[in-house]
Amino acid sequence: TRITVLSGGVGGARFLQGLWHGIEQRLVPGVSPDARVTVVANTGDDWWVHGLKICPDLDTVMYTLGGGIDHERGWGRREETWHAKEELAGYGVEPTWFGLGDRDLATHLVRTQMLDAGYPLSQVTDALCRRWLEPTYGDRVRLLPMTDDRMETHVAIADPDSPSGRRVVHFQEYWVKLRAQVAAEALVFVGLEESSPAPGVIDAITDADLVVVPPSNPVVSVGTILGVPRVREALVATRARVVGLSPIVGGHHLRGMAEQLLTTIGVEVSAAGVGLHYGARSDGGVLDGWLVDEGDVADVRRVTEAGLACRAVPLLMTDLDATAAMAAAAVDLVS
Ligand code: GDP
Ligand code: FO1
Ligand code: CA
Repeated sequence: TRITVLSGGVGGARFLQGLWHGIEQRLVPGVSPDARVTVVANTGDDWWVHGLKICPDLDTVMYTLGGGIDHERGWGRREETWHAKEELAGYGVEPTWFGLGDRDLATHLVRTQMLDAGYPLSQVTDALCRRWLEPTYGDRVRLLPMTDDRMETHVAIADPDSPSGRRVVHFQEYWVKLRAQVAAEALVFVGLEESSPAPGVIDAITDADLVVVPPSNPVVSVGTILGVPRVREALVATRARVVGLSPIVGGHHLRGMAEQLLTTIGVEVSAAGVGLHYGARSDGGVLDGWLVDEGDVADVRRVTEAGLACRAVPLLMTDLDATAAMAAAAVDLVS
């Protein structure tokens, strides 16, 4: 079975951990034990800082599946130290609010050197994954950036000092420095319309047996992937079944800033709201099925009335078995 997962960072990575656990433990009926997984990861969070290219969602997926992630933070390396960060702060070099750990720095140095040498981000990612994924998964798990082209999510926030009354900040400043505590008046996906799918991305969707939209941020993780030209068309056309899982439970996100950003783009902050936003493939959308949390069973009817198969199941990724059960429910919904 060939499975393609369109992933952001923490939510997508946790889902991938449970999906793989389910495959290995044969907890996902309908998926062969030798299944292969291709992850298409969001690169809109990417950011140049201190002369280094940071790729948060690629690194969170890579470190999580490779066993290097700090589970508490959900980003960066476990057993991390922060000497370089402290030294940068000692020089008063900004941004002091963005933490680059000593171990994590090596990843950014290798990536930046390879990019400077002319390697595309997809080949850089392959090189980093030879260390982090190949020993455990061989060629059965592949991590792809959604595009090799530069793309950054920027956020317009209110700024009384500016003539326009607004200023635009990079997503990392909005989230890490401002903690999404100021209203995101608009989102700007810099470079998205001009971007091309990275090599392998369209094939990963077209040749899949199953495409999964995991419980990732629908706006700045999945929305960006869907915004790469040709990706949406590939999802509509693929012979694969396409199934999604809601990142909104009980009207709220579990972490991050999905609530704020769904509001910014005018989408209802609910399991049904997000499912209907992605839409049924039979109606110009991208999904064949949508899973909502058991507590959101009231949302099921609205979704099914829109022609989108929908079921309410436990949707909290509390441990690997719980997440594997979510993956099994997702496969069952569209089988
Ligand atoms: P990020 O890039 O690090 O923000 O990670 P993602 O975009 O991949 O995922 C963030 C989303 O994961 C948030 O909107 C959360 O609501 C969602 N999330 C986190 N944990 C869970 C969970 O246990 N269950 C569900 N359904 N969603 C979750
Ligand atoms: N998130 C934070 O909340 N604080 C940080 O200092 C921080 C540093 C950081 C460094 C490298 C990296 O790959 C991710 C990092 N993140 C940090 C997470 C990053 O903001 C992610 O983009 C968000 O978690 C949303 O995906
Ligand atoms: Ca992200």
